[in-house]
Amino acid sequence: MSELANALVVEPGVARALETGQPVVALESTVISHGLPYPQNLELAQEMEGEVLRLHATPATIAVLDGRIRVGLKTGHLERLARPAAPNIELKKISGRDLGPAVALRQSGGTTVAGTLAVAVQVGIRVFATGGIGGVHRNAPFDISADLPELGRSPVVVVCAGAKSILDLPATLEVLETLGVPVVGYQTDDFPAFFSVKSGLKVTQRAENPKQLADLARAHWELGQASAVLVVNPPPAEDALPYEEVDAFVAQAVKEAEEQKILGQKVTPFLLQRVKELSHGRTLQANLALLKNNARLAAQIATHLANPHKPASSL
Ligand code: PSU
Ligand code: MN
Repeated sequence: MSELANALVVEPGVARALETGQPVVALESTVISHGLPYPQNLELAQEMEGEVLRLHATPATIAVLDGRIRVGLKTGHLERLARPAAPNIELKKISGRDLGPAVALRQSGGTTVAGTLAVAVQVGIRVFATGGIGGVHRNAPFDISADLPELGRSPVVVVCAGAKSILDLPATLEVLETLGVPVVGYQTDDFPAFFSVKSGLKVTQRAENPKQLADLARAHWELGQASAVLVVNPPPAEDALPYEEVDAFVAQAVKEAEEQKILGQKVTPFLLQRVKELSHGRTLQANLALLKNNARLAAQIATHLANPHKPASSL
């Protein structure tokens, strides 16, 4: 316990917001350390925090630095994740299973959806914005992202733009069903495919506004369900790409990954990088737009889920 108390550093502004029941939005950091190039990754991280603040909620970007699990990052922390001081300092990609080892071995890295969820639950954050979740990989039935089981046991609203078509999307939706995770379309019946508004697949529920999403999540948890509520928010139409076009790039990238025997944690970053190259960077614009869009929706949901009260010390 004392080991964890030392290792877990909740930034004072985030701690205060949590203590007083103000809205807080968790943000992941693998998108900074592994998902986007410098300097767009740093700008994006700051812009996502800015979107949350603008809506009067508190952003809590989560990462591990020198063995400390940080909830809420300062500019210097974001810079370290976006551009390591020396090229030979490798930032880890930290999932739930990697948190303990990263603390014990004083490592640094970005937390994935799974890693961020595990920390959010520890500190009582109920809303989390990301770009896309991990899922079941294509042609690889045993490569299933740890994001899925973590979603199955974390009572958090996760706002994303669906999942990238680098994954087997029908299989991913089946696993979410098995794990008891409602998949709720925000103003849509279609499951988005990250860069694309539609994937050809449908969601199981639809909600029209942030209040409905908050009510839905509250009812889910009050009925004893302990899983996440996955809110899928389509990418802004003006930045989205047609599904068929992205799919051709993905098929090519998946083939190359197999040929080059890319395995394990390296698969997702490899595929993301190749799709970006094959699209001549057009996917990057969509990526940045949807991340900010998700941060905004998450802040609105957090506001409806918040339960403001005065801190005990001021009563
Ligand atoms: N999907 C994306 N971009 C990302 C990721 C997923 O479109 O950056 C990151 C997220 O942090 C996600 C993680 O949680 O990759 C999943 O990795 P894996 O498939 O190795 O579980
Ligand atoms: Mn994997």
